Amino acid sequence: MVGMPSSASYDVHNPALALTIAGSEATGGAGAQADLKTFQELGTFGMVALTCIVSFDPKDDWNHRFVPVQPEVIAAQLEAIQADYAGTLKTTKLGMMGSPDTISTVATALKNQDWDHVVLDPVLICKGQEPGHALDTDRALSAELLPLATFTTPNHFEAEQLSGLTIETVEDLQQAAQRIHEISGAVVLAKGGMKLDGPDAVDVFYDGETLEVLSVPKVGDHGVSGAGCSLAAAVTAELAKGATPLDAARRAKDFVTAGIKQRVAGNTPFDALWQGGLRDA
Ligand code: PXL
Repeated sequence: MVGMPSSASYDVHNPALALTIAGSEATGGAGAQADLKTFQELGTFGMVALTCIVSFDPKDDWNHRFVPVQPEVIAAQLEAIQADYAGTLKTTKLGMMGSPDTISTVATALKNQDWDHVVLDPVLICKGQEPGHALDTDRALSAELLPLATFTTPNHFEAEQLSGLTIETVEDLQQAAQRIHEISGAVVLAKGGMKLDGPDAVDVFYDGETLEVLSVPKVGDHGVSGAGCSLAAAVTAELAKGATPLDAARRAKDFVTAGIKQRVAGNTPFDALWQGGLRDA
């Protein structure tokens, strides 16, 4: 508005707002890039506070090179975002954090305001991080961010870590979703993805009452980069627009399935999800 002539006529647009607090994955498959594209595709106004920068290494089997963003820079990004949209920003997604310091910084900023929805994608392991370091990160995530989450989207590995259960069947995944809900109070969408045997990609939704298995035929025979990030971002966008958690989960699954069917191939051993998959559906 600053600088606009007072006589100008223009429309003030009022889209639902969605913030992601996540890492950059430079090739555009995963991370903040996937989140922002998903937010835009689903008609929300997206914002990013960057936590870290991941660069795959083509000289080292595409392993992750990981650089954290300094805590004070993360805090500054969140200060800017929260001041700009004070009172209207009510929905956030948490993606890759990468270090206990980052987790503490993010937890502190989250507590500065009320949220309608905090969607935690509990990204636990990034290749290229020290295992000891990753363990600290896992503990900090469970202790500091899981209690703030209203909705969480663990994948197979993360669901095993958070629930303490071994997951081999859909029934195991259902139990894990229930356990994670008991621990956190959050709505849980536990992703079996390609990891469970059988012809279908199965996810389990549990909100304390409704236990629903979301199932679609598997597309291809290996995972696609950005599927997890895009699923959680789509849940976030739908919640921001006012969907119920169950509708948000169903629509997010449709969004990701369509995006996997139209995956983008590069030279990495995994393809990337196309966020425009539902455009012509
Ligand atoms: O898909 C998990 C993920 C999340 N965030 C970032 C990543 C990755 C995987 O590569 O790089 C930044």
